[in-house]
Amino acid sequence: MLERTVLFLSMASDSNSSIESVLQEQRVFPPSSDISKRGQIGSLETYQRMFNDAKKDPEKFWREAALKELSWFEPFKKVLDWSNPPFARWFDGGKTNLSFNCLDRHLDSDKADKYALIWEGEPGDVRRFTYRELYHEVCRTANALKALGVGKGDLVALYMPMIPEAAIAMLACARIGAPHSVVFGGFSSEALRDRLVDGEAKAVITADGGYRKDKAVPLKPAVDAALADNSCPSVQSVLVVQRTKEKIHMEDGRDSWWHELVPTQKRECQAEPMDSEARLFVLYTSGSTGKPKGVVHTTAGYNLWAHLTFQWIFDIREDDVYWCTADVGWITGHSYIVYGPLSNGATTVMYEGAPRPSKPGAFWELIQKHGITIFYTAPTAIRAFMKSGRSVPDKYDMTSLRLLGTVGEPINPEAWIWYREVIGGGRCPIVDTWWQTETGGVMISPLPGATPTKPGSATLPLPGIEADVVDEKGHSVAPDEGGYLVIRRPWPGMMRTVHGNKQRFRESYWEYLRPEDGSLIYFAGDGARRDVDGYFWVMGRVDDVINVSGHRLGTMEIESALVSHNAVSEAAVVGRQDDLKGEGIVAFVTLESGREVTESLLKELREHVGEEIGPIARPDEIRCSDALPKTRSGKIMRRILRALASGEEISGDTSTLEDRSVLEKLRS
Ligand code: 7RM
Repeated sequence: MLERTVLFLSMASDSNSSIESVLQEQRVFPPSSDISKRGQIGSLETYQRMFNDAKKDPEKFWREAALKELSWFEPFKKVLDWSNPPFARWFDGGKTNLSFNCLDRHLDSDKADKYALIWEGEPGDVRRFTYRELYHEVCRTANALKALGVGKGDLVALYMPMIPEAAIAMLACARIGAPHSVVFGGFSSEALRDRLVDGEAKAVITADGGYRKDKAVPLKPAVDAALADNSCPSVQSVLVVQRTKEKIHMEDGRDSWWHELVPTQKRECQAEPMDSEARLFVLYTSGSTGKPKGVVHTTAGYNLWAHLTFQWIFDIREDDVYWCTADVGWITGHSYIVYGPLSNGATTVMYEGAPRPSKPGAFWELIQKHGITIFYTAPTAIRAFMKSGRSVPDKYDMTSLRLLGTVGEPINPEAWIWYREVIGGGRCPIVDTWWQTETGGVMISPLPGATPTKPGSATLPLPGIEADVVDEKGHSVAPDEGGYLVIRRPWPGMMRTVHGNKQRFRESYWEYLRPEDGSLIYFAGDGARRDVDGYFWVMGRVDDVINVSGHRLGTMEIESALVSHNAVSEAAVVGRQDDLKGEGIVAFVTLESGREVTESLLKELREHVGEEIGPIARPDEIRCSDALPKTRSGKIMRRILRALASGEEISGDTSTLEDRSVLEKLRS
């Protein structure tokens, strides 16, 4: 706890610099008048009324929303069962199906022939699916899964590039009641194996490879490696999409090609009526201790929250073309590429590529080409574009845009203003959306027709969400004081548990802060402050999680990867501010005796982490020394390492340091 408190205080002082830059940018931007006039939540008063209604009578608020927004096979009997906190049950007794809500229910209307999914591949190939076409593809895939022996309750892992089949496979799983576990295609075979084993996956859906930065990158070999030596005995079949046409190994009796199995299936498949609380998916995310946690989301509550938040925040209209640049391997891809948009009958765009030196204008070209109206991306991307100047985006016609969003990390006011002026032409409101894998959907965000925005602030909590900033005892802190960002009440999209580890769920999220009155409050690792207007300013993680370009990485995962190399005896990893990526990774290691620090060893260690976790986890810098700074009780003093990594003076108390000479050695 002490270590955390120290961390937290040092974070609060770091944040002064961001408060200063905020003070230089004091403009408040009114909500878009066009949206105010035509949008569904058109004024701050409307938002406040909804917020107060939800606060006064949450049961009524959620009941009405669930009945209005979702289609039910059987009505639910109880809105919320919170009799066994923190284990919530939402809409108990009801039966619904997410795939049905995303597809079938749109087929009776004009939406049947509207585009559900527009996909653009890295080499420039385009595929479009109307709701009817997507429905049949999903049904065929669902039937193919059944043919492979996958049934209700069986976990299916997806390890895929950003191709339409990824979304189709997710919807097919949801259709037959088989929870999915999407593993980001950039993770290594080791990381994939850990997730397959932890989730006891029955099948894997993958592709031969995908395209990244102009070249084909193989994926299937990583699946073969993960499954080698019978290390995941639960996995019985592998379904492989042909994307790059590279030659790959197909294991007899285990592997089948998507293009051989799926097209021959029947194009109808009844959506399985699923209990509201049936497990919908598991998605792994990093925490401060141990291996990544399998965050469990369930059917009805998640569906409702992804649906409602998408509708409110993006003010979605019939003719919108919406594009979120995330990968389906992250929660943003789940909630805001696939489920939120499709549940609302919107047109969602999916892009396989990323901006790259050969195509710096790739994003803007896509906006122009497809007439994108709503664009949702990460601050790290915006900062990268900013660096190469406005001459690139200025070449494209982006007048179709009407709304911009950001997600994944705090956005600095400078990037916010640039985004608004250069990409949004000064006319598009920006929604800075704060949320987490654990929350299922956005929690704090402006509503574009209602909320005046301040650059750098995620503004106000959504209706139904009781967010607060508190001290260690759970008391609200005064305006402008830093504290822990918490949620005081359950909400439908909340995670239900950590897969296979109820205790970890309880401890890491609900028992970290302990109010004296014994109430339970949700805390998932962020520090924040609220200003005098009640606006939230999220300051970043206060735990040992590093946010690299919007990707969450636990320092401990990277440390374990380093010590698994035979040259390393001990490792400590910290984050360091990075103008582009938000945070960069710095590793301090001590080597086994007899090993010498050489350029090639450092390179090898970086690559080793890449192989153990994935390229995004490779340290930016590795420093070797013969000892790490430790307390007398043997705890590594990360505060000191953090200061060393960023070249700052070591301030604060170092009296608990066991061997002070270590400091001098590390400095040199
Ligand atoms: C959606 C997502 C969650 C962590 C979270 C924060 C940080 C996300 C914002 C943000 C400031 C934001 N899920 N974060 N959005 N910080 N402003 N608008 O990113 O599980 O991968 O990460 O990301 O620290 O705890 S996530």
